[in-house]
Amino acid sequence: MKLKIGSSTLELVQGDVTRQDTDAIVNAANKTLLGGGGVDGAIHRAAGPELLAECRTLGGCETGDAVITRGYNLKARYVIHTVGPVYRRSGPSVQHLLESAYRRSLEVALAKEIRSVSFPSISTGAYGYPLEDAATVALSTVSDFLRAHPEIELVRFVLFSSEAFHTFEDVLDKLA
Ligand code: AR6
Repeated sequence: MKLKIGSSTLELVQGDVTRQDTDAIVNAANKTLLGGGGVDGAIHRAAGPELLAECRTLGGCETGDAVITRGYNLKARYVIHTVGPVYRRSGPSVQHLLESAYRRSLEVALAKEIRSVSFPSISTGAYGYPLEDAATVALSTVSDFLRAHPEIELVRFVLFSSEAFHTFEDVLDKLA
């Protein structure tokens, strides 16, 4: 599924983010940046040990922020590592932190003149963010960013499960 936002494209696919040929892929990391399970583990396996070596030099990343490294053995030239929030029911801050994770990832991309970015669904695995709520935050934050920054030509959401893919599709239909 593809949607035009100004001159940019927002795309949803089902698949594996490690295999994408966009300029950058985004990692759903933790604050240490030293690897983990889920998409983080998959990206480190596919990129090779040099990725961890570069991450060790960065000194971590706050929740809602993002940092960039090279992509090493990946097709993507860069990896943008962002830290989404661990979900909790009370308080509005999880939503703001998830918005910030997407926005900061795209700001970091802009600073490197990156034109295309693939995202997984941040915080919806180990960090427990409900999928439909997370999809709403993800798609509205990225759409707003693309409207303001046509320099980013393509954002692709790469959803691992068919459940995640269809949830993102339904939410994007409603937003469009
Ligand atoms: N491609 C695309 N999406 C994937 C892939 C893949 N190869 N593998 C998993 N997913 P998670 P989080 C989906 O847990 O919730 C790590 O240990 C998965 O189905 O990877 O932000 C980090 O080190 C889910 O929908 O990230 C942190 O400690 C989504 O990616 C913590 O997990 C996110 O799931 C971060 O948790």
